[in-house]
Amino acid sequence: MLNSSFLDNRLDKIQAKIAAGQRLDFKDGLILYESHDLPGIGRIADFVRRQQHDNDTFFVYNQHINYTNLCINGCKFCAYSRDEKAGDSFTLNINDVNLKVLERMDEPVREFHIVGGLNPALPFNYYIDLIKSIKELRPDATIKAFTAVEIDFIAQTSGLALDETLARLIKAGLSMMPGGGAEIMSSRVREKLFPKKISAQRWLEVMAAAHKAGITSNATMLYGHIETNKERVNHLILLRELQDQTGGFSAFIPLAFHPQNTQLSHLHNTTACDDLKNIAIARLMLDNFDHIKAYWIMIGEKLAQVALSFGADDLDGTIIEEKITHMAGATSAKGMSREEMKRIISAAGFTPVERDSFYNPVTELDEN
Ligand code: V47
Ligand code: SF4
Repeated sequence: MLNSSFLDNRLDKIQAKIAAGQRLDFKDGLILYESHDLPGIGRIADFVRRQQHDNDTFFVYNQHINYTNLCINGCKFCAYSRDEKAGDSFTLNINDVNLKVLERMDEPVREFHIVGGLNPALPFNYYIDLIKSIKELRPDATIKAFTAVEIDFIAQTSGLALDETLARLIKAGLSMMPGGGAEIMSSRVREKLFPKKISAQRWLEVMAAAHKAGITSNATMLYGHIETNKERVNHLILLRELQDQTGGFSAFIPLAFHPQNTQLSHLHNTTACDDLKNIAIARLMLDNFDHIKAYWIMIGEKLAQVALSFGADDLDGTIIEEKITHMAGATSAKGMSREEMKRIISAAGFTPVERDSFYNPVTELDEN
């Protein structure tokens, strides 16, 4: 049990609430963000993390596929997207996607993480064929595809209702949705940085519809640009409220803003303290989320290892080929082997648990 006092004595009350199983409120969230007692915040988050997962740290053998970088939204924080005039825009056809899958057939890929820009030239059947063709090649792998932003766009361009869009994608083999596109749920920031993107309310509506249709999803928050601490806490509370209603969120992933090659390149990279705080505070505020991911691609392998003692219980995955963060200047590797993943988890004092998309443990013997 936690019993020593904190450098920042405001944490005493927060610790007492956690120990009593009480939910933290907006004010508590703000105190946590404003506090410089990082070890204190980490200690409380680690207490909660161990209550939920003991020593286990999860990872998945996954492969990222980005099907297009053409995008009509032009978010200012994005280094990945291109307009149709750009010389280096791309859209994979189904054959290109199949080749990417076939290249890795000798590896135990259990999850495909598939996201892309908003390309108006793609018909509804493109998305169906994309899912079906991967499912045909790898029937046992989970298709985690299309952010809420993409789902809304697919519905709009195909003229189908949201529920019908989801139903058809699910019938084709969609089993889960990634958590991207939430950014910061603030109309102030949206107007300044991503005015064309769907509103926070629509993002939540799409997620609620997906959960109602029977699939789970993740949730994210993009931090480290122009958002305030109040906006961060508000974002976490909005996610928590939807989770109270649907229970459909699986993991929360704080995303550290990378400014290079974006229209916000004058901003600084996030600091290690802010990265760890965002993980720890998510663990404490999101009391109804099972999993908090330290996305090693964004915060680096070394800090992700430390984050395991600050509330994170999942390192995401092996990934193989990451584009979105690397185009914005990430210096982490583009993929990690299963052995390396296990090594860094064990070296941090945790037990590596390879999982499937739904957090069922898998063993290497399950591979065939
Ligand atoms: O949707 C875009 C963000 C997201 C930048 O659900 C940026 O399991 C930082 O959502 N700096 C993609 N972030 C990543 C993502 C994700 C990653 C890992 C696992 C899961 C999951 C989801 O990255 C985008 C956007 O919100 N993003 N540009 C940037 N310059
Ligand atoms: Fe398009 Fe997504 Fe990039 Fe925004 S973040 S410009 S929606 S690819």
